[in-house]
Amino acid sequence: MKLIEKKRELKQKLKSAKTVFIMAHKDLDLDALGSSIGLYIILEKLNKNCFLIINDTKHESGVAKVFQELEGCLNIIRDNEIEENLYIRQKKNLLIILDTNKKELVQSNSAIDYFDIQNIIILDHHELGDTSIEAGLRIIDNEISSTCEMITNLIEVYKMELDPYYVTLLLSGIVLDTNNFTLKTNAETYYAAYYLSSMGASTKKVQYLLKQDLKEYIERQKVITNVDILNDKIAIAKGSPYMIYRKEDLAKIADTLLFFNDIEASFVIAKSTSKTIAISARSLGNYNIASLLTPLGGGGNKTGGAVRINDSTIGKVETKLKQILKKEEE
Ligand SMILES: [Mn+2]
Repeated sequence: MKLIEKKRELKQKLKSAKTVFIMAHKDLDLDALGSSIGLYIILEKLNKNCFLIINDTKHESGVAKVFQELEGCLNIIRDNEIEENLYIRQKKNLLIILDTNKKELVQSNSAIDYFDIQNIIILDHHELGDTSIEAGLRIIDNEISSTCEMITNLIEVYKMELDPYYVTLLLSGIVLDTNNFTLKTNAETYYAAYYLSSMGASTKKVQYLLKQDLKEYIERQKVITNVDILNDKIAIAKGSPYMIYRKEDLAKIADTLLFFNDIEASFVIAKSTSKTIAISARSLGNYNIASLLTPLGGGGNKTGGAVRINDSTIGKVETKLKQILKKEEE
């Protein structure tokens, strides 16, 4: 569902709120942070009291750069500071959840309890699942590139002018989630990018924010070199058994594998904790990732998904995955 289709309901809810708390997923990335800050600025212009709920203590490099540059400009609180900042009339408080809809993925699960369900809004581009948060308004657009694109649409709804710094953040979220406009990109994505550029978004600055750590890049390349190709079109890459990987890194590796000739689906298997094996998977659309990962307890959608398996090994998970893929090919 597009944000535009729900704009009246959304505007109504924003209008009646006095204090708005914004919360995205754990391990903030530039889509989660860019959309959070973009929304924060929109709401400030609408004269709301705004707070960003952030419990993360470590940040990836792009996110850390933004926090450094904006130091002192935003009300950032931890979840234990929500109560003291609530508006005196409970129904005037609003919680907006961005770039996720799952209980286990938000910055703080307990934050949700401070709000009436009617006063929770979710703006997201990921599929709903068993652990999706109840909300008075859920705008879930699986077709859109990013949450930053949704917030760009909201700027247009309000016909607002945002400072170039903030529109640059929104553009960086779009660039991140589309892997430089190569994935999940359609005419509307380019239009959003055009719209942000016309307000002064800087591609040079986006490039600076998205610069990556060379050591992390090298670690990812090592995983790519440890790849098996099934039936000339399915890539299965494995991490080192001695290393713990972040889920974002596994997703990036899976994305990258799709850039190679003939590869239609990619699976990356690696340790996500000392006892947990994770798979991150992507497909161009001919393989349904969600249904391939379901037997392993995972989920996602047609073109991407992930699963975590407790108390297993890379080898065991690889064997199971290959059995599932073999069945699929029969
Ligand atoms: Mn996103």
